[in-house]
Amino acid sequence: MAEVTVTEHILLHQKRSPQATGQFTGLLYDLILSGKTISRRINKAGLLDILGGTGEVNVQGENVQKLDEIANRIMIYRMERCGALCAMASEEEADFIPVSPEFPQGDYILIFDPLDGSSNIDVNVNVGTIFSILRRQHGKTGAVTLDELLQPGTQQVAAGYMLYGPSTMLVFTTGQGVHGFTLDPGVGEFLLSHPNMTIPQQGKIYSVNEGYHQYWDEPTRACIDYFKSSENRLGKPYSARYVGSLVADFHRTLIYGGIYMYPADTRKPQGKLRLLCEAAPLGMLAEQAGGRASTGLGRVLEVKPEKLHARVPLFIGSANDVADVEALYAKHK
Ligand code: P6P
Repeated sequence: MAEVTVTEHILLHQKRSPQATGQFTGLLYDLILSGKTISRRINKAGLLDILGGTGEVNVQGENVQKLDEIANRIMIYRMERCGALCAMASEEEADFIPVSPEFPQGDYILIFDPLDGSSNIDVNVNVGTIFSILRRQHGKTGAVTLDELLQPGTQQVAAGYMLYGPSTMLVFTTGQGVHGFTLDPGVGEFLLSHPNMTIPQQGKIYSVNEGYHQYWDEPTRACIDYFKSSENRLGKPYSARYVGSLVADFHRTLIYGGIYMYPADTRKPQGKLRLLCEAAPLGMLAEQAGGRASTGLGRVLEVKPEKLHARVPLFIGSANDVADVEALYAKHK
């Protein structure tokens, strides 16, 4: 396959929307630069103790910050200077971050989880950065207000993630399909490796933390039992896979199909995953790849966030599998 860069792909394969002022390409460029910087820091993380001073430990031998704090600082520093944003929100920050007037302002709003699954770094498991891009509502000017960020996922103009694993990948959509790029570390460029990614209509893998079985309600137990039975469309039990790192579990689901589930339970009545920086961006990717994303009761992208860190239950992956979950919940109503 010819070497297609992200910039070339955007220029060649995305319909040039009339209002595209190149701001979006600039936004993506700095998002990619942030991803490359985070990737490099993560890869060095394992060497902290071995390399001592040449790692992240400073000359005073102060403890290195947690990597998700480092990733968060990298994203905020880089993206507030990209010239395309009027506001940002991070899973690591309680409040949203208006872009300071000292930096060039733009029309977009970036919401991100800088390093999802970071607790897995110590055991060298894939982690990722998830991002969602909204546009400021038409006609709004002056200081951005919180309600401008509380848009349903259907309003996203783009969404994606960086996956830091055996290779570093960028997977994103601007509403014209889902495309995957793999970082060539020698060149420092993401090259198109997975054009037009599509989720198989039907899966044979289910992904959930079974340790919470006693906290689930009846309909939820019925959903998980369905995939473990021979009553499902496959006619035999699905395989169980659970990495415990959302981006890794989602990426496998995007490529192999099946269903990832993080249901609500008695301890987490709205589930654990964040709507704005996890469920909505992954939901856009799933739908753009021909799959579905549901709260169990309805389409994730139609949920209107009531607060910045709103959480939702998430059932995401192959269209047939998510449809079966919704049918099971409907039956138990
Ligand atoms: P549990 C990581 O902490 C995370 O946010 C996701 O990356 C992951 O899918 C989920 O939580 C794992 O949660 O409750 O199964 O440990």
